[in-house]
Amino acid sequence: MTIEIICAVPELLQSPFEHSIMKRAQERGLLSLKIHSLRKWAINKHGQIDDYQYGGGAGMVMMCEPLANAIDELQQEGKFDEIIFMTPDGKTFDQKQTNSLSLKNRILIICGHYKGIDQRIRDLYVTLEISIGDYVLSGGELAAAVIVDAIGRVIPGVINDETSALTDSFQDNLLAPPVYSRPAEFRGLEVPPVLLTGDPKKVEQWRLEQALARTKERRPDILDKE
Ligand code: 6GU
Repeated sequence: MTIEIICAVPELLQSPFEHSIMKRAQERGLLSLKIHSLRKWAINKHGQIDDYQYGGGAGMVMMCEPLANAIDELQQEGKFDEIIFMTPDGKTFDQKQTNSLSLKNRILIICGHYKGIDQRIRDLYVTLEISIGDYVLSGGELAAAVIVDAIGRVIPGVINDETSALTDSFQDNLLAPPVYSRPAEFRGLEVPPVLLTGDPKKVEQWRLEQALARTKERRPDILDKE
């Protein structure tokens, strides 16, 4: 899968993908990430990509031309399956959206800054608008890093243990159960004895009960999500 990102501050997107699972995904050729600085398509030699908004008011707007030229140029290599704009007024991102995007071949993510991007780019190009929650970030880059990480780890072959991504919280509308590692006793707290029985059926049953109890207590809203 190829994910391309257009943004104003590409430095914000370097480190998150240079380590651990996202690094491995790229090394294995399962994920190809291309990060483009919008400045490359600036309208003048000062690197201008934003301007005042019509109608007045505080905050700059990312202009049409640099974005349209960037998207047009990138699309010469082939159409994107989805052109996503990261914005707090988008649809709230969740695991279902993650899984669905992980099945695409080539997607483009546009990160906004300042007051956002000219509405005409949204009208002409954008096919999906995504928010990562009800709070405002200073730019779309960190939000893009969040969704790329979420998408990347569910691409088949990225996580070594095939079942691991499927047992994450949210995959079956359940939060994950508690997990334990050595030692068997720590500061007077013992690992639940069922986990030491070596009986996979009992362990699975216990994990399901724990996941259900945790979800009922903390996130009853996700239990009856489709
Ligand atoms: Cl996608 N962008 C910005 N700037 N703020 C956000 C967001 C996105 N999602 C939640 N807050």
